[in-house]
Amino acid sequence: MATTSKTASFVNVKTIDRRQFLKYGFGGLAVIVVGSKLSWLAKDQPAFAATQTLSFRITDAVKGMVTDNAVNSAKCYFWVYKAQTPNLPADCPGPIIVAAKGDTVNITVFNALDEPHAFFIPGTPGVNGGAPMVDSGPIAPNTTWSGSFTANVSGAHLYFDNLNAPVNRMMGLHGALIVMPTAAAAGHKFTPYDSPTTGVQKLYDDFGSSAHFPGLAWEQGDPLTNTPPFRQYVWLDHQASPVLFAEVGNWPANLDYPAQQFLDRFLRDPFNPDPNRTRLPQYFTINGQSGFFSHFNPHITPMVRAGEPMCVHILNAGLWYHSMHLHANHMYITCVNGVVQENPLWVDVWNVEPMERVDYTIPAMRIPDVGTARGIGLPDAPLIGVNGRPCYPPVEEMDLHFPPLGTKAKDAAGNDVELGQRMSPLCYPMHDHAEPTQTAQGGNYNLGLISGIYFTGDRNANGTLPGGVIDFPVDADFRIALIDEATGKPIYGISATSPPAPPMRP
Ligand SMILES: [Cu+2]
Repeated sequence: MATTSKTASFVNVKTIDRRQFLKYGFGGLAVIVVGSKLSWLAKDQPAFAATQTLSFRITDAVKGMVTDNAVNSAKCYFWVYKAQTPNLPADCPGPIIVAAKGDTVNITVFNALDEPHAFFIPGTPGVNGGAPMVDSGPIAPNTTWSGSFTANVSGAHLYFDNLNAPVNRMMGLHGALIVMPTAAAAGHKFTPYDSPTTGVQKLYDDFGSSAHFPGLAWEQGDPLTNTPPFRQYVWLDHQASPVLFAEVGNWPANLDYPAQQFLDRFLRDPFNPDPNRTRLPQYFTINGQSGFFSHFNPHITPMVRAGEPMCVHILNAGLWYHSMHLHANHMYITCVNGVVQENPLWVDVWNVEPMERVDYTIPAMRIPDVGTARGIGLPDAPLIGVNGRPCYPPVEEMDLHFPPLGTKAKDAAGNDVELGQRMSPLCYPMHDHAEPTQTAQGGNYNLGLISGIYFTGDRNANGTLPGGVIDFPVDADFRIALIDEATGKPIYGISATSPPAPPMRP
């Protein structure tokens, strides 16, 4: 509950400038890499030394949501974990903390709001008797809690405020902790886990080694194609209700908003089509982004070549279930709530319940209906062609512009502007089968919880790059999402030498 004086301290976090978020890796969120064991990952992140103490401030912020623009004010009030050291923009969710297994994370949390708040990471059954990884207990207003915890379980965790559950967490006080294993079992490849089951170990051992999964192992990068090792993404899901969150923010100081009332209003408020009155959630987000901003963010939507397997950590910090469904590849469910799966099911849709943590291991196999001499689906046979043209990559698709290339218009200064827009590469969608979550603001369709997967090339198509890699033609429209403007270097996935767009066919 914010007092009037707090209102003056609101930070307006706009999401409109997606490039601001592209600066931060690993999910479109600010990332803090703790410790020195992960220097290879830390090199592109805000400077943070292993000896430094992570410092968070619990405060509030108003954020422009996906539909917020000059003619439609669509803002939402949040409570946030704002990183002070290192200094990162306020946002919901909080920054992703990345640590290596065994690292000690020193942290202080200052509570700038009016009621007690907390910093909490649940334990894992079978580890330390299931005791929480860290539990600050109540941090009184205007006081600081200092503590430390050991990142003792590899994989994905949620940190959150567990007081007055679920109100404080739902108001925005949550984020992700990723713990990286530091060693693989003798004679085996890395998995994201400390004690992988036989099935999950076999899956990761097969990546890059078996005829079924040619390409790279998970732990294997390729500097020649700017491909990072240990490819992983965080999809931290949440739902936001501007009307209810404002109600909580305006609740009398020093009184907790009743948790049951929050649940009733968030989940079961009587239908009201007016977005200024309904207390039902209006925004469904991945890493705080939705619609265009989650779909075209290369840190949320994987951009990989066939043969570059990855792990997607899905964390549901909200109160709605999500049913995440990916096109182009089926995924293996390798871990649920910290339990590595005995038999990693190969599925194309999987429910993620509130507070669940589910890992999708996506093999990044070639799109299954690409024809080879042996049939379809697997790259261990030569590609077939039609009329002497190879069927893959889909050069004719890559060649298509609308309106046709050469269609011009004059800009305000009288200069010609090219209007032809390349139609490919297409993004294979990831959408939530819980239908209402595809909307924003009560019905703006396809502005909800969506991402996808881009294939930017193929490691097994007898291409011209070292190792037989073929990169698809990537023109300016697409590169804009992948190139760091400041340095001119690719920030993810594509090689600096990926070929330019092919010439138009007559
Ligand atoms: Cu679908």
